[in-house]
Amino acid sequence: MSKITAEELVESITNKMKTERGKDLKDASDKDLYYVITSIVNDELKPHWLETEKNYKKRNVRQVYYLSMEFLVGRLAESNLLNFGLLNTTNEALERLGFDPEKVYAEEHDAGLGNGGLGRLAACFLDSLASLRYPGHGCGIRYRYGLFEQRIIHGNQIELPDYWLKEEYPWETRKADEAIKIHFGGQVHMFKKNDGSLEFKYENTDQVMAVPYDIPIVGFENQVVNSLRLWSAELATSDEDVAHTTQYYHHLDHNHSIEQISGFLYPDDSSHEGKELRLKQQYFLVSASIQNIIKKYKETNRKSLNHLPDKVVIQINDTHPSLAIPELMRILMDEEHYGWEDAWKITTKVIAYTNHTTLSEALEKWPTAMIQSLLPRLHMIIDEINERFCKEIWLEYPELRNKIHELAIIADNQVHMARLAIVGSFSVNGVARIHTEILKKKEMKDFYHLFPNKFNNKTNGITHRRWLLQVNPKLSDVITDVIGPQWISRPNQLISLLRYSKDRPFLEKIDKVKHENKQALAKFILDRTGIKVDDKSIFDVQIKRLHEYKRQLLNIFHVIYLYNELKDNPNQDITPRTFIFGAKAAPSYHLAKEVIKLINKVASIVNHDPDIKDKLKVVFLENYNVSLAEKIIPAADISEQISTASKEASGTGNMKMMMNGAITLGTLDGANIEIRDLVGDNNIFIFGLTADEVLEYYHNGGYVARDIYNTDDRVRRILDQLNEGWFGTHDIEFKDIFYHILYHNDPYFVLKDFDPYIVSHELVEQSYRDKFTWLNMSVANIAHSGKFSSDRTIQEYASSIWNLNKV
Ligand code: 26Q
Repeated sequence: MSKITAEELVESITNKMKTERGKDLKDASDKDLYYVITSIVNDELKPHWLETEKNYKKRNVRQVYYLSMEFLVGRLAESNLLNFGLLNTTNEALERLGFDPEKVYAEEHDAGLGNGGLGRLAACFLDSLASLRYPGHGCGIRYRYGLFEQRIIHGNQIELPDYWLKEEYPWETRKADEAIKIHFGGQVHMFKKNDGSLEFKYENTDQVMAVPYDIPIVGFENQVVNSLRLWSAELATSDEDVAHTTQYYHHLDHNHSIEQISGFLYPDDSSHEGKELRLKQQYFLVSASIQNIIKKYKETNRKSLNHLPDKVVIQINDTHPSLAIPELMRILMDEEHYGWEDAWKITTKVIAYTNHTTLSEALEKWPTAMIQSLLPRLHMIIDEINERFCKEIWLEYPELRNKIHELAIIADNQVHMARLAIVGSFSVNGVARIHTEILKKKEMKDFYHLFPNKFNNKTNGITHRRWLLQVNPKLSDVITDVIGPQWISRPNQLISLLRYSKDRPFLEKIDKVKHENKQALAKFILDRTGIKVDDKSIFDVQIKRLHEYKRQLLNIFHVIYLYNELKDNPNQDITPRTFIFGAKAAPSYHLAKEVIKLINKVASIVNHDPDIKDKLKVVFLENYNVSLAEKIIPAADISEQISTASKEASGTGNMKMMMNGAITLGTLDGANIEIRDLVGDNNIFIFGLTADEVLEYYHNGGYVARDIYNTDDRVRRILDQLNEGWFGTHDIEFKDIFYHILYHNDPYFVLKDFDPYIVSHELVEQSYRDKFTWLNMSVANIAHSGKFSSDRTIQEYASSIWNLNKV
């Protein structure tokens, strides 16, 4: 990397400010500085980007394509500077010019092209692929609107459109000459050729152009720049259409509906109603990406596609891109003239599938009729895959004959995408050990019986470069001071910190950093919300999408319990607590929105009650996104990971907070289990039902929520407060939650886990009182967090699924 000095940077900033922004520095705004900095980074990275691509081509290397409907990349200026080794110099240059670097980078609008964990995982994986020098690229959609922006008004969530492309997005490059045509609808005609083989022709299809926009993915100090290719839907114009004036307005009208395909990101609404536009998006992503992959393959391999599986592997991020299976079959058969068996062999060697959920109600299904009208040829192919699969079970697995209905890809006029993905891929992986075990033993047991070798685990990870080095520079420096900088390229070396876990001066430094981070967050909270929080209080954090299974409700019940206790006994001596929430609810998820309203209501009561004497504060930070996570995580003391056991596939926020020295308070679910295995029972607070117990209750009954309501005074008091309108201005405000718990028998076991949760919190408070015990726990967590670097995860994908070599 060319090492630029701060002086040189000051000079090029000054020049570019004139040539590109037409301004003198003295008149420049933060935004001007932002654009000039991104322009400098772009100048640096473009040659490496070109070189990387040429190199892959020249060596004809095997490549992985990560297909995902979501890439939650957040901001890129700081991470690109960091990976280029320019961050410190740039900060210095900006400061010399009298600018606050943080403010300059904050001018970037988050690329919010994802809902949550699944989308952020995709972004972390791209960072690790490039940083480990693997040839791997992302394929996604360039939504014009990302996930909605959340406002809280009178405690209610209000959704606003996220028009993130309002101002120029400096990281993307449009490649109009690489656009690809996609066909929807129309009719399929079948012809028998002389040799007896079949030929398929499509007529009257609607055509859409997929135009790629590439975003560079910069490896950490290694000259590698991979690509994230995002497809944008545009009208496919032919000259004759446009020349015809009568067609002109028809065109514009049509144009509008076509551009909708990449119009907005669908929120994960946990019911996933079969919306046709969402299906269009999925096919749009899949068809553009696969055609593009084949085109690139042919540029270097020319011959047939027989060797496609040697050069290409496609990882599909959940079932959302699972149409990749029939689409690849279609291209191989209809365009490349392969017979079924050969096409199937190729397809099932190329596609690998990652599952992210065990909630069976969340598995994706599409009405057959919708697929048939929108994608007639794919429907035929899916039908044939299903026929052959069912026949195979019938003939070769007589023990499963009475289960064909539960295994069939098409059943009850619905296409079951997870079943399609399992049958059509060579690898099926879960995202944490317990999750994969539940897939194998419960949720997908019969498929595991059929294909035992396909199933494997890849425990999720997070990029430690963004989630430690970048967001918590102070902690990073303290770490480097004692164990040297090797951990940055080998995060497992964080384990050496254990040698210092009794070293008082070191622990004092850790304490000081955490306190400074908490001061910074306290200031941010004050600026944003007007709430004054005590930076010496315990910062107890739950930040994630709002879902019943994640149980933000349990958390707020605990807060209400503490409040009630303090009201009864205002002089009680407790360690002050600040409860911090961040969560978006899907716009149509009524109960989730009620919980948001409840949290905000409790906040307004608790924060203003003089009896509480500032011992409790509740803060709901609106519009939780990647950038907000980056502010909160370094300041967390307690990481709330309290999902109903068996429900959270993995979680990744748990890893991010652990890496920043927070201590997990959680259930034995998802990756929490692996965190506990590493840090040991003394360095984590575990409570509540286990996954086996939860599943046992589901199958055999035996849990009656009302019994707990009747016997536990604390619980009854809280529920009655909800029911009798203690929290609202009028008495019906939280009846829905009350009824849901008591009349639907508390499906997520909030009441069942209430008491153990309270006990765990009491333990938290006791432990926090002894500063050095706490710091010791904190250091144990940081030290063991190296395992959760996505570098480890990607290493595992590369060696045991992708068979990929570093370049
Ligand atoms: C599907 C159909 C229609 C509209 C939206 C969707 C949709 C969109 C996003 C369904 C699901 C999602 C996102 C799921 C998700 O984020 N899952 C999380 O994945 C993480 C990474 O593996 C895990 O850590 C979390 O446990 C899991 O909940």
